[in-house]
Amino acid sequence: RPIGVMDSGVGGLTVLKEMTKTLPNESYIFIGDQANLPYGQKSSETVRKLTKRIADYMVEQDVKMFVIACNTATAAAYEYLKKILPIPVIGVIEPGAKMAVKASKSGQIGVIATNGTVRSGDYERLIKAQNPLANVSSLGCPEFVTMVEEGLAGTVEAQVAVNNRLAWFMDKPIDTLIMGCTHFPVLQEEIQNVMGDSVELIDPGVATAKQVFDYLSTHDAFFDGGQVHQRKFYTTGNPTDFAKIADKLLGTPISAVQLDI
Ligand code: DGN
Repeated sequence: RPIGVMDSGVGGLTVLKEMTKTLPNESYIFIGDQANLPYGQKSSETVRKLTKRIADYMVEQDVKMFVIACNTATAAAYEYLKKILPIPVIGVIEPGAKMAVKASKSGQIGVIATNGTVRSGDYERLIKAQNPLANVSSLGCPEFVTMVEEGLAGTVEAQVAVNNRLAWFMDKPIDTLIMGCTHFPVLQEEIQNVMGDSVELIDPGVATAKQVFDYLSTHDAFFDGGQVHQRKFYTTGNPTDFAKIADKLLGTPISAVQLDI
């Protein structure tokens, strides 16, 4: 059975990419809910409903696990879906928070995310649960999502926008910065350029992929190898646009199908 992975758009592909490195023999179904992007500006109730709709479809497709490769959706729907879905659910925030606490020497941790994720306070809560002395500075960067969806990563325009937004951190002595939106690792170079080498960037997708690996290994649930593994890509938006960006992010050509749910 495949693993179901979802995001509001192409950002979740950064998590999928990490998962395919850690678990290359698994089958995957990826859904980008681009018709409803961005999730970051919506109420958490709306995001919960949208995420449940995708989760229900994944369960119908008989996935063995549902990975919410979107921080905004994790903040809004993870606890809820964990209770009601008949399959295991994994979100990106807890693995990312743990990874940051491990990495930070000073306990001064920055978070960049959508406004929805910042508003939830989940990163701060989960970081402080592990290090009560940590100091967390969180900043909403909604325009980064649009830049990634429009394929602008690597352009001067993207660097300028990232510089402008992240100037907010200049008087904050952080040593670790969580890219708390799955679109942001696509802008990793731009972000590292402005933050400098003294700040370690955390990609929660890496820790999430490890959590998926650990779950499958402790539950003896690896792909049985009985058939050739498959990767299926769906978007509720335009499949041609999705595939164009997805090819770049995954470094390999894919084809996407429009999903009408
Ligand atoms: N990629 C999503 C996240 O990690 O929060 C958010 C993108 C969006 O819909 N704004």
